[in-house]
Amino acid sequence: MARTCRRCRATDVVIELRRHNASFCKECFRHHVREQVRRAIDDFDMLVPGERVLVAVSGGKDSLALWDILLDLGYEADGLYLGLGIGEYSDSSGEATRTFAARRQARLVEIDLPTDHGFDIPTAAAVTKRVPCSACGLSKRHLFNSAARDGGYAVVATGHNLDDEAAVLLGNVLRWDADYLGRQQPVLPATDGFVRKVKPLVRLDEREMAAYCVLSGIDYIVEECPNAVGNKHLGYKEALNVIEDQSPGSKNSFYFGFLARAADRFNQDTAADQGALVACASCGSPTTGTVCAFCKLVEKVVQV
Ligand code: Q46
Ligand code: ZN
Repeated sequence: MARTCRRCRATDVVIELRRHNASFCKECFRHHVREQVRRAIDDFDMLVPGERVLVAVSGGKDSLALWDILLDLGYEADGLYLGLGIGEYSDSSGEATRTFAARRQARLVEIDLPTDHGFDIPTAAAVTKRVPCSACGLSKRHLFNSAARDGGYAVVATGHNLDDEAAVLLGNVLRWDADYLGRQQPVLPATDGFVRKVKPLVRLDEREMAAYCVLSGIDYIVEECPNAVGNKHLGYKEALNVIEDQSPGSKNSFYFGFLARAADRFNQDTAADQGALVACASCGSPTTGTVCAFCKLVEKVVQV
C-alpha cells in the first residue's frame, strides 16, 4: 500500500484503490466517496438542487450509504423500505433500515407487502411458479414508482453500484439483449406516470461501499437475500472481479465506455418496444394493458 494519503499526505492510510492508483486516510476516503457521488449526479444530471428524493433502502451497504451521502450532500432525501416478507432476511433488513433512519433522524416511508398488499414474495413465487426475483422485481418497480408519485417525490434513487451495473451489462452483452441495453442508463428520465430513476453510486464499487459503511459507523446487513444465491449476476460479478484483479480499471472502462460509445445505438430498439400507456383500471398506474402487472399479480396471489 502506498505510504501516504493522496489528498492530505497523512501516513495513516486505511484503503488502497488500485483503479485510482491512490490510497486514502479515513476522512479523505469518505470525502472521495462523496465526491464520486457528486460527480455522478453532475455528469448525468441526476438531481436538481431542492427537489425531494426518495431513496429505495434495503438495509444493505449500498442503499444505506447512498442515503447517508445524499443527506450529507444536502439533499432532501427520505428513505423507502419495502418489506418483502422473506423470513429472517426481511426482519433484519427492516431493523437495520429503521436503526439508520433513527440515527440520522431521517424520514422513512415503509410499505409492507404482507400487511399492505396481502402477500409475501415466497407465496407469490409459489403461486406463479416462477423464481422469487420475478415477483419481487415487479413489485419493487411498481411500488417504488407509486410511492414516489403519491408522496410528491420527483425521483427515486437506488443503490446500484459499479459492480452491479457492470455485471448487468455483461449479462446483457452476452445475450445481445438490445432492449435491456437501450435502457441500461444511470438515469431513466420521467415519462408519463413514471418518476425519474437514478443510480448515483455508479462510480463506486462494492468494496468501496462496504469500506464507506464501516468507516462511517453504518450498521448494515451483511447477509444477502437468500434468493440471490446462485443468481446469474453473482457469476458475472465473480468473472469481472478476476479481470479487474489482473487489470484494475477494467470494470470502469467496460461500463463507462459502453455509456459513452455504445448505449445510444440501442435507444431505438427500446423506443420501438414500448406500446402506448394507459392508466391501470385497478390502481391508475401506467400500463400497456387494461390492468397493470402488479395488480394482476395481487389478484392471482391474494385469491389463494
Ligand atoms: S430480487 Fe430476488 Fe433481490 Fe427480491 S427476491 Fe431477493 S434476490 S430481494 S435484489
Ligand atoms: Zn394496477
